[in-house]
Amino acid sequence: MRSSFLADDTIVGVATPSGSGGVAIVRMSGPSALEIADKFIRKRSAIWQPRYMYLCKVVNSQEQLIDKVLAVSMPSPTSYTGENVVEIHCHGGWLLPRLIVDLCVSHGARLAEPGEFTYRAFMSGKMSLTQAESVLDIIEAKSKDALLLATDGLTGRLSEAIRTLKDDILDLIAQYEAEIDYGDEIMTSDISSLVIKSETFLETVERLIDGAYKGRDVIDGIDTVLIGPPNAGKSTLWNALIGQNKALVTPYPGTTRDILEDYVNVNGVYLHLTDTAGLHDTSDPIEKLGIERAKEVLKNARIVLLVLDGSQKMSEEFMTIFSDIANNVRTDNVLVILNKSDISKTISEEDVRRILKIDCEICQVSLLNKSDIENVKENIVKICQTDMKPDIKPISVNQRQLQALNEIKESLISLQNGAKSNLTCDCLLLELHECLMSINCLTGDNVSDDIIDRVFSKFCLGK
Ligand SMILES: Nc1nc2c(ncn2[C@@H]2O[C@H](COP(=O)(O)OP(=O)(O)OP(=O)(O)O)[C@@H](O)[C@H]2O)c(=O)[nH]1
Ligand SMILES: [Mg+2]
Repeated sequence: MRSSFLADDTIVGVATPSGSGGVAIVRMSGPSALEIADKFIRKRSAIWQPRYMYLCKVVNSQEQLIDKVLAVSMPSPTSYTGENVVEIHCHGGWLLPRLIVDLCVSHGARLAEPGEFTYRAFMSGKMSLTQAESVLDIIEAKSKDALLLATDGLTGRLSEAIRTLKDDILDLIAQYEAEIDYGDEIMTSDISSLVIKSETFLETVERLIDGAYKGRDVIDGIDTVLIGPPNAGKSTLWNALIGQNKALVTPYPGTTRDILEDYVNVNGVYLHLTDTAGLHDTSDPIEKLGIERAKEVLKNARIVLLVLDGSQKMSEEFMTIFSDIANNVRTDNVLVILNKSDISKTISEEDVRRILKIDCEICQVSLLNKSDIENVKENIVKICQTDMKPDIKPISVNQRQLQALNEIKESLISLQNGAKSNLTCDCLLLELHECLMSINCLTGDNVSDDIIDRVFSKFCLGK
């Protein structure tokens, strides 16, 4: 962590969303936060007792009352940013918080850049880069589970695990450097212990990566796509799962052409659910485009819901199309919904397995029937849970952190291979330094300003 950072200016921003609301918070951080606040805040006591809420008046340069507010100070270093912080809790709305920000600026503060408060917290060592990123995840969380995960990230579970790994690598570097300095040969016992240690490090990082992928599922939803021939009931199911009649449903084949996406919590599993155009041979150029898109989406799908009309024989046309796309589908992640059982059960589950040559879960339903939809939901959850490695705990990571974790894994594999092939002490030291660099990339220690700028550019104003 960085601890030598000291900004010489004071920043101000509205920490709450703009628009009408009961209360808004104007936040100032920097060496002059208290002096600036004293210029326009009138309160009974002359002092600012730390973390004490004062009822006070905000006045303009003519001493006219602007608002009655609550104000609190948090002196350095025990504040969010690590600097002197003053928060002014004023009435909400569009205008008032901005007037107070203007007052701060007129008395010497500068408008904060997006994410600058958290940037300062990171720079002054109050949080690691991964923790700073968790703040962003908390703000952006779209579901309760995603929020809980992001909060978990803020308490530093990933940072903790990586910091322990870093300490172990640093110990090894110190040991090998000492051996080089004294010109000693590495003992065979040291090498075999390094092989064992690198194996343990690798296991830790692989578990973190598994947890990271599981975490992405919680945050982004599991990519789930509905495919099938036209008119089978895909959009009927999509609407039923998202709980709204958003997709057009008609008796005419070829109704859906665009890709329709939504996020839905199905009995506790968060899905990114995509409805697609019915797959068939067509000369209609617009439908053709829709079908191409459906095939594209299928390539990235984790769960495939194949909706078929079970009340009539499967067309040769669909069988051919399915055999062409079957390579892109993992059969253990397919749930076949054999629909329209209220009309007839012309196709059986065995027929589907035999004709499409797939061995997967099948449920015969009528999507017009509510209890059948519940049955489909239970089957979706079952498939997701088998795909989800139940012993792995999800962790909140973003794409940058996931990439960094994969780089740590690569460097550990290289270290392990080096140890197994009896590399010289110098070479092993190089491998250890490679590991250290990839760990630093994740934690934000010694990362380039480009990466830091990229992380903080995603934040909103006032955070
Ligand atoms: N009888 C009966 N009709 C159904 C059932 N499910 C859907 N339908 C009807 O079948 C027709 C087609 O349904 P959609 O959901 O639009 O089918 P789709 O697969 O999205 O069709 P495309 O968008 O054309 O590919 C509509 O008239 C639905 O009301 C069912 O279980 N039983
Ligand atoms: Mg449709």
